[in-house]
Parts: sequence; C-alpha cells; structure tokens
Amino acid sequence: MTPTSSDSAINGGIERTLVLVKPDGVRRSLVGEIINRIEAKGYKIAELKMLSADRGILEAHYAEHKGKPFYEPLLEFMLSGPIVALIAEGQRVIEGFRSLAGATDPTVAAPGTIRGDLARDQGTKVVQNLVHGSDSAESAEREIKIFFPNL
Ligand code: D4T
Repeated sequence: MTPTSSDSAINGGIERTLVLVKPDGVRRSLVGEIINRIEAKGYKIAELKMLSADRGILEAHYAEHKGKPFYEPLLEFMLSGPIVALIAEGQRVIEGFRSLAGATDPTVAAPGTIRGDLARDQGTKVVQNLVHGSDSAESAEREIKIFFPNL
C-alpha cells in the first residue's frame, strides 16, 4: 500500500528504549514471557542479544547509583549470570515499557505488571526485579550506546 501523508502523521514520534532482562529473569526462564508482553502491547523488538555483562559495562550503565548502599550488590547481581539486552521501538515506548514493568519494588508493583506478577522480595541486598527499562529519552540514547555500541 502506498504511504499517505496521514500514515506518516500516525507513525511519527517513534521512540526507542533499552530493556534488560536481568539475571533473575534469565535464570527463571522468563525471557519469552517478558518479550511476549512487550510484543503483545504492540512494540517492535528492533535488536536483541544475550550477553554476560562485564563490570565496565555495568559501571557505565549504573553510574548514577555509584556510592549508594545497593550499588555493589547491584553490580554483583547483574554479574551473576547472563542477561538479555533488547531495543524496543514504538510511540512513547519509554513510558510504555516502564508502565509494563511496574514499580521498582516488586512487593508493591501493581498486579498486571511484569514485576507485580512475576517478582517478589527475595530478602537480598539488592532488589531482584527482572527487568530494566530506560527512564527518559536521554537515558535511552546513552544506554543503547553502552549495550549496542555498533549501531
Ligand atoms: P532499573 O534501573 O533496574 O530499571 O530499575 P529502576 O529504574 O526501577 O530503579 P533504579 O534505577 O532506581 O535502581 C536500579 C536498580 O537498583 C535496585 N535498587 C534500587 C535497590 O536494590 N534498592 C533501592 O533502594 C533502589 C532505589 C533496583 C533497581
């Protein structure tokens, strides 16, 4: 079908966000479930890879948290197994994925969200909450460069 000017208006404003399935999500075989929720919502998976993060990548990614009490446990947790990094694409996907993910603390994350349905407090020093999603356009751009430097 030939695109029309109204199609381009409808398709405008496409954003990209970085999503990570953290080691708890991979260990618990929830990668498919999490990707399914992103796709079922209507977002496109533009890039996808599994990797074992090294400390350098995580220090760059979590620079804003350096010095906080949960920083070292957070890095240790993120180094504890493979993770999945993906770029999801769509209008307002940054906000939309944060909404799909739910609150940082899985105990109070709303039912219906990834964290609310699938995660809980495990009594660990750092909260294990299955996923990360960029929190702004600036963060998305910065984080995508860290995990997909060749794009
Ligand atoms: P991420 O960044 O993993 O998507 O999570 P959030 O955006 O929801 O939360 P965050 O960046 O503030 O925290 C990063 C990571 O650290 C854990 N955390 C956070 C923790 O264990 N205790 C805390 O008090 C906070 C604020 C959870 C996510």
